[in-house]
Amino acid sequence: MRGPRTTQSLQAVPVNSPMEDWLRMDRMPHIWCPGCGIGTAVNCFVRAVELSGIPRKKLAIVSGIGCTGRVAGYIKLDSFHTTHGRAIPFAIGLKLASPDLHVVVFSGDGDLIAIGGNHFIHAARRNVNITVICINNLTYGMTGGQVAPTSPKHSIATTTPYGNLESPFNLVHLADSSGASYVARYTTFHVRPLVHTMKEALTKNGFSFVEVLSPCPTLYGRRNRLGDGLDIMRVFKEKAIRRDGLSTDAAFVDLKNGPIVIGKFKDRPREAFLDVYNDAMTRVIGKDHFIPYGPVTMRPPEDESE
Ligand SMILES: Cc1ncc(C[n+]2csc(CCOP(=O)(O)OP(=O)(O)O)c2C)c(N)n1
Ligand SMILES: [Mg+2]
Repeated sequence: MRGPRTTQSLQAVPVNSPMEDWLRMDRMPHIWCPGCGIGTAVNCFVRAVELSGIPRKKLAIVSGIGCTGRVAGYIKLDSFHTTHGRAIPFAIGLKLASPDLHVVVFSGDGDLIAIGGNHFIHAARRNVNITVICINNLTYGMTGGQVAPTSPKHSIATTTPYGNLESPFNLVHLADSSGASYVARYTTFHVRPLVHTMKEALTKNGFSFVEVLSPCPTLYGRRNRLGDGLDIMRVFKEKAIRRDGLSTDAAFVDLKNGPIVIGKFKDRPREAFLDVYNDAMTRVIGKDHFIPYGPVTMRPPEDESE
């Protein structure tokens, strides 16, 4: 294992960077540490949006609080930096009010799975028409590295100085068994499949979930003797095995001994919340009187040139 790298000063994205058009440059430099994976995931997301062909005005992003939560503040889209743990209910409200929007939740593991865990399982159960991207750095990064429900057993955190006694959630299994229609996991090392997966997730009907394992060298890696950001990327590279279609209860993540199972695990058509709602209301109220909740009927066409 190598010693600590010298910290480079955080610089604004250079002029003419392909990302410049997608970032609120007035908010640079960002708060993320050297070696953090959140920026890589944002890059992948932007690329996925470009490839998806979804017009910028038809996309909204919602984050909770945390290092990952800052994404909503940095990205130049309609974005909502909401309260801790409540990104999913905000996103659902947004989707119900504007069903023609693609609504994406981009938030941290603590935000989505600890304080927001209940919203997560019920949104997946209802198969609500949103995409959730979870940056899983195995800790509460922003608040100083406390143990999270995603922290591996025996891992060291500020709140578990003798090692975590509890077993973590397997996020892809949680999403899958709760009812999500699309479930995948990659790491920030696997940028190409991650871009492809994010693009696919954006276009799915129902609850699509992408877990992104991401290094937090400052608060997780250092304490758990995993080295710096590059060392953790090496772990991702060497210990990852891709198993598309594998049952999610067998999709383990073991950073120390491997494997880190990545891939697309679930892609199943399942009635999504808005479809169920439309069907039920059409039946009850009658098709002559009920205007279905949906992109075509809810809103007049907008002027894309604005
Ligand atoms: C209601 C509430 N409880 C606790 C906090 C403190 N808090 C802010 S961010 C955070 C955890 C963030 O962890 P995660 O979502 O994993 O994001 P990361 O910083 O790791 O990207 C906590 C506990 C808060 N802001 N609001
Ligand atoms: Mg985290």
